[in-house]
Parts: sequence; structure tokens; C-alpha cells
Amino acid sequence: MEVIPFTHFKGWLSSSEADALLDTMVARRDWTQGRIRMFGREVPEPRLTIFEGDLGVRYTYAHRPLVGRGWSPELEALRGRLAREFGIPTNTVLANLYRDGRDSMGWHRDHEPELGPDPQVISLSLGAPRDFDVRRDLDRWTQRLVLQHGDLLVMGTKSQTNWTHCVPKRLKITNLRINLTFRQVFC
Ligand SMILES: O=C(O)CCC(=O)C(=O)O
Repeated sequence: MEVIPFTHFKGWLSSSEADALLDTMVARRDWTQGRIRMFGREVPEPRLTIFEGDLGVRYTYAHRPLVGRGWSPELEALRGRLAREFGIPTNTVLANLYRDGRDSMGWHRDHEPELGPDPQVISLSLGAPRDFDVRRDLDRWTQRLVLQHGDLLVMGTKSQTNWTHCVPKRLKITNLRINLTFRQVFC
């Protein structure tokens, strides 16, 4: 039986650390609404994003090209802590801001060629709790995780090759959520 390649660390950040990071991220002025291509049509993303990464690192998803222009001190400190604790190096972070439960992320996998053959992704959640669904390709078995303020999710080996994941809409949620996804891009 295949082990689920998603490991959920509840309360990985203390509530004071999570509150401080949420405040810092909310105060940023560089949130943008990108445009992506879905089913052959260009549409605005149903969320806001900030991309950071090592200088010149390029990551493209859904036909949206992103280029690393360096790190803010708090996100660089966090990626160092992740590398020390999990032994997973990363050179980019994509921050997603879900303004409320109308913002979402559809079923997908992080399998762009520049992420290598078996990407691992580390995801930190801040703000409103949101459902995070994972589905195994083999039999479409689906599991729901609830990601809360300060929780960390490690999507390990095979998580992107044999599974898909999504953040479904939740129309009753009125508060914002920020998610930070750290990845290693091979240039
Ligand atoms: O918001 C999340 O928890 C998931 C983000 C995600 O799936 C992604 O950035 O690929």
C-alpha cells in the first residue's frame, strides 16, 4: 500500500510567529493578480500572488512566466529554516493570497519541467483555515486536509507525479488566507 506523500505539521509555527508573518505579508504592496492560461483561454488568477527567488531563477506555470529577483529577509529566513529542518533545499517561493473563500486553486499538480522529475513542495499556511484536497491518480481516492494558521504541509516524493491537489472555493469564508509554497527550480 502506497504511503500518502503529504505530511501535515499542525502548528509548525507558534501562534505569535504565525501572527507576525501574516501581518508582514498582508502589509506588502506588491501583491498582483496574474493572468494564466486555462483550457486555452487567458484568465485572471482567482487569487493574488508574490514570487520571490534566487536572482534569475525562472519558473513558469499555466503560461505565466516568473523570474527571481532576490528575497525579503523574512522569507529567506524561513527557507533556511525549512532546509535545516527537512533537508529540502528551495530557491523560490510563491505566495498565494486568497482574499476570501471565493478565491481558490483548481485541481493541478506542480510538475513543470524546471521542477525536475519528482518535485517536493513545502507549503506554509497563514490566516483563515482552508480545505486542501488531495487525490491519488491510481484510483481517484481523495483525502481532505484542513490547513490552519501556522500549519506546514510537506508534499514529498511522488506527491506531484502520482497525485493532484486543490484548494476548493468555500463561499462562507470571509477572511483571507496566505499560503507560501517553497520549491526548488533547476535552471
Ligand atoms: O494554497 C495552497 O495551500 C496550495 C497552493 C498550491 O497548490 C500551489 O501553489 O501549487
